[in-house]
Amino acid sequence: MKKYIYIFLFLVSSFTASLLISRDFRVGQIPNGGINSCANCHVNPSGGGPRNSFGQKVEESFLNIQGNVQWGPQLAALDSDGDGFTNGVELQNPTGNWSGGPVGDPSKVTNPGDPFSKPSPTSVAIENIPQQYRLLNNYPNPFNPSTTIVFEIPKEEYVSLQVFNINGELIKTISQGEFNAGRYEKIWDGKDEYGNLVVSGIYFYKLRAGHFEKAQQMILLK
Ligand SMILES: [Ca+2]
Repeated sequence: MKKYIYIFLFLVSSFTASLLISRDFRVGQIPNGGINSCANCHVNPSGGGPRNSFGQKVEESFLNIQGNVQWGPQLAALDSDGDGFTNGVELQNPTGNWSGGPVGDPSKVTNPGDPFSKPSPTSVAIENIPQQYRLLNNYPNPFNPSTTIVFEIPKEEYVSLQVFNINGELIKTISQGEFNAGRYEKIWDGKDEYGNLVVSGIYFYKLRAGHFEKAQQMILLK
């Protein structure tokens, strides 16, 4: 009996230790992560339990196979807590090019998962307006059944975002109309214009904004 108690205690302590280790580790995987510590990703500022909007986004789409956060332009371009500032702006790395070490102005770091924690508009107004047209890689990819497409436009434009199959046939118009300068996040639910789920395969999403035109490949894998 005693043996089982020891085994049980060992398992509990290993589990707790692994939680503590992974928590510290994750904080070090986003720029200036140590400033908000566990509150970057969790509702409870001391960590554990439910994740906030940023933590949920990371868990859904930005963990690699080892469980490490994949910080980069796509995660930086999203506004996870919907407060009008991208995760990159909140963590002082708007472009998402951070790969370690100190970055930006630590005194301006705000919490990307807390809509009440936001940078002062004047301090980031310039950084917040994209400097160029960009169509980012969709995520997840491959996907099933839906995927998110992010694009940026530096000025007001008539925009269309459409999905084509490998034969160049139009499958779905995701967005069409006048858009202000900014970053946009659009979801394609894997359905055609008639609301039918499309078959597995390679698709292309194409952004047209003024004279800018770019297409990217994506894979629906059921
Ligand atoms: Ca935000």
